Amino acid sequence: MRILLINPWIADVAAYDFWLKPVGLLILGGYLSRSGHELHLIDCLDRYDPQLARATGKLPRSKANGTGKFLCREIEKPRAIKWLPRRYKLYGWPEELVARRLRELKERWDPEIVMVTSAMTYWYPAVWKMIRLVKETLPRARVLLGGNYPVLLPDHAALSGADAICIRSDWVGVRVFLEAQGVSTIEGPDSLIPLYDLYPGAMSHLVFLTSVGCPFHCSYCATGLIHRFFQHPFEELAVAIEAACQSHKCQNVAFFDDALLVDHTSHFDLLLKMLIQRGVPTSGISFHLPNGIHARLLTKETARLMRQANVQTIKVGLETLDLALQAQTGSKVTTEEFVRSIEILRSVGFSKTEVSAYLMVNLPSQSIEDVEAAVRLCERLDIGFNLNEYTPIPRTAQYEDLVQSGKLPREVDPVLLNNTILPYWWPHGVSADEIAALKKRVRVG
Ligand code: B12
Ligand code: SF4
Repeated sequence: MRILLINPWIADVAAYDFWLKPVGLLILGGYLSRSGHELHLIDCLDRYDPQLARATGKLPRSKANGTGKFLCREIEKPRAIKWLPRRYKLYGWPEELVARRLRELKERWDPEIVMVTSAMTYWYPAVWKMIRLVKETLPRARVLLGGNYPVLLPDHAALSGADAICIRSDWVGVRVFLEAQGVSTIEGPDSLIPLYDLYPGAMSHLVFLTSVGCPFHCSYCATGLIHRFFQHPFEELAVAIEAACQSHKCQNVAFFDDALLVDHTSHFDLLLKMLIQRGVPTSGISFHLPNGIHARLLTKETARLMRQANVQTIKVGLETLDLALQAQTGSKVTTEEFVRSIEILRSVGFSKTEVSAYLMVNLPSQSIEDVEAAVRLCERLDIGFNLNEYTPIPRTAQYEDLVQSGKLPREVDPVLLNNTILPYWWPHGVSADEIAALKKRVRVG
């Protein structure tokens, strides 16, 4: 079959290309290709597409670590946030370029199926917009929607205009869905190797997953609902990473795993050793871990290997110093474990610019003082920190608690749950002004 894969734009008040790639869609692409289908990709967030450069007349620019700014333009706010005192934007390719690409594909290839992916539930306005555009331009093609949005919000995603939605992310679920849609699939082992051949040329960065899922069960997180824990054989990953870097002249690789360090002596450590043996880091390639790693699982040996493998970005999950909150949300880390992990990283030579902590702001019942104390701890340890505003994620235990206790309406437009937008209206947490003041305070002081 002729299948077009689409990674839509992002609709948000802010977005930056921190090593983003639609890795789930590309893994799906690998699987469809092995099943004998013909594929094309439109990735509206690919800053390096040659047609984008021609359309804008600008060459793509990235920082040395591969991150960079998306193009964007202001769009009308959805009705639920008309009052929001922030500009709402569409990030990624200009709409005219996407429309042109769709028309060209219709003329020379005529896709039978269009598969649209989705990441954050609250980016749904961009997904809906993309589906409308596809339906207008390719009226004969069947449009399928998958990814986190239909998995976490199936009833809402059913209104997206897609012909069918895939409400599971695991391979069995995806295969059953595809077969039901008339897309033939082959049996085979789970694979997490993304099909980077779908990109035409040079790329600023590549993303790989060495695993999906997470054996922990934090109350605010949906990962356990999305994927069962699975690790891809490290030998194949090392070969695939090296090959994709060579064919796309790429110097930066990010790992998106939620649980990178689980069973690391038989997985991640061996992957790093193999990459080192194959000379991948010495050829100038750097690695980045933008998703938080588990402090409890970090050993000196893993840290040494990370250093040798040229890992340049390490985020360690701390979230909160509040002992009660640490316990209530899942006990994935204690303050002592966090401090120990930072000491290990510093002792093998990682610098302040390479190591930072993820801190939550606005967790239910979290105080501003807790965040400030966590910031002070990072300063004492001489590392950076990222403040992540809390977002209630549909289907998680904490979301259900908030709905049950009347703190969150059951019917709420998903855009209102965007972590940046929530503090503007939610009376049960800190306000947007308090967060702005906190950010100002901790930056200056
Ligand atoms: C990597 C990651 C990040 C990265 C990059 C995010 C990005 N924008 O791409 C970073 C670290 C930057 C990040 C940040 C955040 N993230 Co995040 N992140 C993830 C993570 C761990 C992995 C996503 C992924 O690659 N999945 C793996 C692939 C294999 O799965 P998949 O895409 O679903 O694809 C599979 C199937 O769905 C299927 N499929 C995919 N598309 C299609 C299409 C069709 C048609 C079909 C049939 C099938 C299909 O194929 C694949 C086969 O397995 C997820 C958790 C998770 N496990 O999904 C959270 C997750 C998406 N993030 C989440 C959150 C909350 C955040 C933050 C808001 C955290 C915070 N408070 O600051 C920020 C916001 C960032 C932002 N504005 O972009 C939430 C989502 C919340 C929501 N409401 O949607 C998740 C689910 C984690 C959680 N905490 O529960 N994140
Ligand atoms: S450890 Fe991280 S990925 Fe795992 S359940 Fe907790 S927050 Fe989610």
